[in-house]
Amino acid sequence: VDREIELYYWLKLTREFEHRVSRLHAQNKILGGVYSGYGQEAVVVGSVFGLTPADYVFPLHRDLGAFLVKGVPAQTLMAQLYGKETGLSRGKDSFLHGGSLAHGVFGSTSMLASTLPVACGVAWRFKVKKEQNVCVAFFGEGAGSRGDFHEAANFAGIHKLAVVFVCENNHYAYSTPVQKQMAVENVADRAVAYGFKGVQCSGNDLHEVIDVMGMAVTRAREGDGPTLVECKTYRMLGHSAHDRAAYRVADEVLRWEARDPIRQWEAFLSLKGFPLDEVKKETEARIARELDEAVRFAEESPDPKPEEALTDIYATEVPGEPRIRVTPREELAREEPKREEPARGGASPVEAASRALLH
Ligand SMILES: Cc1ncc(C[n+]2csc(CCOP(=O)(O)OP(=O)(O)O)c2C)c(N)n1
Ligand SMILES: [Mg+2]
Repeated sequence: VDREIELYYWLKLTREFEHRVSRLHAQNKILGGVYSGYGQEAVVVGSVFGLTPADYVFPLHRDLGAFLVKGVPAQTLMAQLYGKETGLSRGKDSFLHGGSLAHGVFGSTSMLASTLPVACGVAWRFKVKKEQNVCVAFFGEGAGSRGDFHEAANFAGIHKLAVVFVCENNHYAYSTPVQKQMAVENVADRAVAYGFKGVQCSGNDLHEVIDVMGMAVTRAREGDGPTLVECKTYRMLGHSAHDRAAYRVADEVLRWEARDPIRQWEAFLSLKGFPLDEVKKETEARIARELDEAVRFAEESPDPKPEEALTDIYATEVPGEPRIRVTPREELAREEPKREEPARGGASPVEAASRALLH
């Protein structure tokens, strides 16, 4: 398959997967909230596409595409959203907190930017073990105003860690526009304070994202340290399914609609001489089949069993690391033998002195 067609497939799969998820959510089948990345597909596809299986990504609430491009099967991701036993967290969670160490995808947490210091930890491990792997850690421009971002950037800068911080600047953090939560113009400008480069690109242009990320990932892999890549893009829908985003400025949506990343890529395919109608039809049919299959898999998968509710809560095994010992539940439940009161005369000198003071 041509690389251009493969990239088109990932862009479309990302959008269609989310679209299907929104519909299923409206039918009460998907648990938890739904945070659409409509319009931001080129950021995740362009950032994750060139990575190796051993590299790590740290996706956010709008980055389901990052899971897919990194190799998590659509079925498994759908089962995760359904809260089924066959999902990434085996039914312990739905949307946000599933990851897959086998695919190099770190599950996010609800605290914005909290995964950025974790990405530094993983990159630190790469450095200690002399492994040439890279971490790609996403954050929103809103999350970039939290302390975790600044601490992570500082640490990564000092230790020249193999982290690429990818800011998805979609111009809103819930209803707050970027100029109301940042006094500098670009998130990329912040990198200089931590001793590494910050670059901007159009997050709606897949070519730009691929070029800039290619350079940043190569630098990281070769030991030249972190880069902050700011992808300017736009959140086409509301923050979540319940948000109609009435606070947005008139025409803003239309202006960004004109720069839709998928339509831009289609125009490029056409110019390159690909038979666009045919490619489009084939890609859409393939994706529809895969999504139908993913939904069928998720619906037919069993719910998690109540007796499994307390398993896998703590990591007890990390491949290649010594096993962590977790006190078995029976041991915790066992009653401690009562401690003998010390005999009166046998009080320690300290006890004797404090008693004397009290009486
Ligand atoms: C520390 C923290 N504060 C607030 C929230 C609630 N919250 C979840 S997403 C969000 C908006 C985040 O904006 P941004 O970082 O720009 O990412 P975007 O949603 O635009 O992709 C907020 C306020 C949270 N999850 N964590
Ligand atoms: Mg934002």
